[in-house]
This record gives sequence, structure tokens and C-alpha cells, in this order.
Amino acid sequence: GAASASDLSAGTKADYQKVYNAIADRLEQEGYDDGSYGPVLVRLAWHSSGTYCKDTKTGGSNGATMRFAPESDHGANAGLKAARDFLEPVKAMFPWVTYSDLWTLAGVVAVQEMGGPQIAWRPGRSDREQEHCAPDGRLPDGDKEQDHLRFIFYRMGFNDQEIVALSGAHALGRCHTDRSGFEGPWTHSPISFTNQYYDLLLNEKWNWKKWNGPKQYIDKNTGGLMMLTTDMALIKDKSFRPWVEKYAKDEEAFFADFSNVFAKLLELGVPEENFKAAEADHSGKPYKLK
Ligand code: CCH
Repeated sequence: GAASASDLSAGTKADYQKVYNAIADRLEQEGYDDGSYGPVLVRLAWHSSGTYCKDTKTGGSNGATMRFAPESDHGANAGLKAARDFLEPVKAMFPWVTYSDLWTLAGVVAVQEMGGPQIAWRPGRSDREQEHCAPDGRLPDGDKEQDHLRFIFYRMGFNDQEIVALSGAHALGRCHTDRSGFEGPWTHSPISFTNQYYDLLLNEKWNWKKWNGPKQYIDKNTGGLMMLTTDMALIKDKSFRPWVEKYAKDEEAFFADFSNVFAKLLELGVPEENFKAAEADHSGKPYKLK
């Protein structure tokens, strides 16, 4: 049977598969961006998890505190209301799902339904109130270099290889001038999960975009694609670059590594006992939903 809020231990794989299906069924919507809410849902999952600090054990996906100001108003989160609003009808259908499980599960649905790898996912996050909002400044700025990427991602507990693997999510979606100020997609197929981002980084010629907006790159060939300063840092840095080269050549390796690191991202800040308690068999084993 369906889990209820008062009985978190009753969540079976079948219950969460129903939530998965409800998200998957609504993902494609003509008239929204490139025709899918997938990319912005991946970004919501990432921004709700990437606030984690391993030293203070604050932030992370256990709380969905982006529902509240000030976190909802942080500059990095501009535009994510579209993703949160998109998920409200799903929350209404399954009121027993916490927002923090729903947002992370939506990221998994989006990656998988757009052709990416299977992501192991576990329920068990609990929502927290406004006073637990993450402080501003924990998410990366696009106009910075590799030292900033390391400062931000090492704080979450990731290494250089994991930083490069996570960045491949920029195969998806686009920048919006009314959200981040930047403009355009990274790849030619922004609603397909591929390793194209790495190939383009290495093999396109990138020039500064000439405009009044924030500093970003555009491709010389078509002028229709973009890279941020942080994206270009991945090929400038001698420790990051070999991973870009590997993932550009080997999509299977990228998919395998992305699957692991994205699952890890979505669990930042969640106590292990939460996962065990939330599953009907108390095993703490991930569900592979599809
Ligand atoms: Fe990102 N990202 N991201 N990103 N991101 C933006 C959009 C997406 C940075 C900056 C931006 C990750 C890492 C970084 C997605 C997933 C991930 C935008 C445009 C900026 C700016 C926002 C807008 O205008 O709508 C920076 C800097 C970093 C540094 O590492 C990681 C990690 C992930 C996921 C694993 C996705 C998906 C999008 C597209 C969203 C959309 O609405 O299309």
C-alpha cells in the first residue's frame, strides 16, 4: 500500500515507481523551453543537494529548504520556481512523498527519461523548516575559474574526476538571460543526455561573446552554443582535462561515472539511518526505478 506521512517505513519500490511514472508522464511539454522540463528538474535536484558542507554537515538534499526565502531568492536559484511548480501536482497526487525525496527523484527521472544512465536512488529524506535554509554562496558562479570549482565541490566532498563527471550534465538545458543572465544551450541536443558537452569543449573553437551581458563563450562555427568560464576551466586545468578527454571518447565511461556521482550528490547530508527507515524491507538498498 502507499506510504503515509505517519508511517515512513511503508514506502515500497512500487509506491515510488508510481511517483516516477507521474513525473515521467508530464516531462515533455510543448512550449516550455526545448520541449521538456527535464533539464530544469536536473538543476533543481542539483541545487537542492549541492549546498552541502562536509565539515559542518549543513545543507544538502535533506530538507528541500529552497521552498522558503531566503534560499529560494538566492541568485543561483533564479528560475527554479518553474521546476518546483511543475512538481506541485505530483506532490498533490502523492502527499506522502517528502519534497526532498520528490525533487531528487525528479532529477533521476529526468536524466533517465532523456536517455541517460540508470541512477540508483533511495527514499528517506525529511523536509525541514525555513530556519534550516542553506546560506547563500554555496553553489558555483559561472564567471569563475578552476580554483572556485575546487573550493565549491571539495566542500561537498567531491574530487577532480567527480567534478568533471558532474559537469557533463551541461549536455542538458540552456542558460536564460532572465535567470542567470547568460544565454544559450551548451549542446545541439539539450533534451538528450549525451557526452556531447565534452566533445564540444575540446573540438569547437570558442570565442568570447560580444554583447553587453555577462562574460561567456560562444562557438565560432554556429554562434548558437555557449560555454561558461567554469566550463572552459575544465580543459584549461591539467588535472581536469584528462577526464574531459576520456569522457569525450568514451560515452559508456561517462555514463557509468555520472551515474555514481549523481547518486552521491543526491544523498549529500542525508543520515544513512533515514534510508533504512524509509524502505519497507529496511535494507537501505537503492531502488532502480525505470
Ligand atoms: Fe549548471 N548551470 N552549473 N550544472 N545546470 C546552468 C544550467 C544548468 C553552473 C552554472 C549554470 C552543474 C554545474 C554548474 C545544470 C546542471 C548542472 C546555468 C543557467 C548556469 C549559469 C541557468 C539559467 O539561466 O537557467 C556552474 C557555474 C557549474 C559549476 O560546476 C552541475 C554539477 C549540474 C548537474 C549535475 C542543468 C541541467 C542546467 C540547465 C537548466 C535549464 O533550465 O535548462
